[in-house]
Amino acid sequence: NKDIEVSQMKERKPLVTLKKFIDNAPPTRDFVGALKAAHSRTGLPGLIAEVKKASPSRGILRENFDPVEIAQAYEKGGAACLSVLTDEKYFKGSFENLEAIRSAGVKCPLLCKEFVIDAWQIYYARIKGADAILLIAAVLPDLDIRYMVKICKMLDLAALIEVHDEREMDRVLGIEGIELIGINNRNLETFEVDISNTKKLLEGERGQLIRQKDIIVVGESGLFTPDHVAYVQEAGVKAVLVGESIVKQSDPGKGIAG
Ligand code: IGP
Repeated sequence: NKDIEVSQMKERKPLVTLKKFIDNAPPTRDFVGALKAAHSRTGLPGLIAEVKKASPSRGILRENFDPVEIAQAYEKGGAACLSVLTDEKYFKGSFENLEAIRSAGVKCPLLCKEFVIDAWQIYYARIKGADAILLIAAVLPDLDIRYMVKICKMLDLAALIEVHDEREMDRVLGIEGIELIGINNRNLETFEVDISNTKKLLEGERGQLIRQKDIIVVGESGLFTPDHVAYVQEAGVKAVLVGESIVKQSDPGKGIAG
């Protein structure tokens, strides 16, 4: 990775240079496959456990935050995949955390949690060890989502497309080649959490279309108890993304079982 340091990346080497670098990098792990396998093995939604130090709504979630230690505890506790916050400004994350977890020998596929607005960030995430990347429908026009989904396929990354209302869900359902949709129960403007949002967006024709297209839906945010997980599973999700409730536990691995 020495060839492509952050400073150079910020100078924006041509994407074709990054692509050559990626062609020689280790292959990605199968993020979607890991979620499907966990779901069929346990009959419960596959767990994406989130390595998150802080959030704008809750402040610092964990003192003495050690990303590698948390990632290893999650893996031991039975998480199917991990989500690593790389956004520095709002979540106090970093690409170094992602890279450190990847090089520490963690085997779970890793989702890079970044506010992607530019294709360059996707290449960068891949170089830093991501197996999947988040694309937020609220900040990306359809054309960008289409383009970025193609880039992800080329780079062998899974794309988790996040929606938080019906309008965004309908936009995303109109895009070809989508495998994973995340329904965020947190409104990113007001920070209010309502897990019935997952249910609302999966009702009726939308749910039917999702089943037809064989899309895996991830229930995101505000899941704290087994009842919450059962509720979103009932609504139709095959995976869940959980951060706060487990990252706060003294043993984040045991937090998963509880
Ligand atoms: C996890 P929670 O409530 O379990 O900590 O939520 C995850 O869903 C949340 O961190 C998240 C997020 C995002 C963070 C969902 N979408 C987009 C940053 C950007």
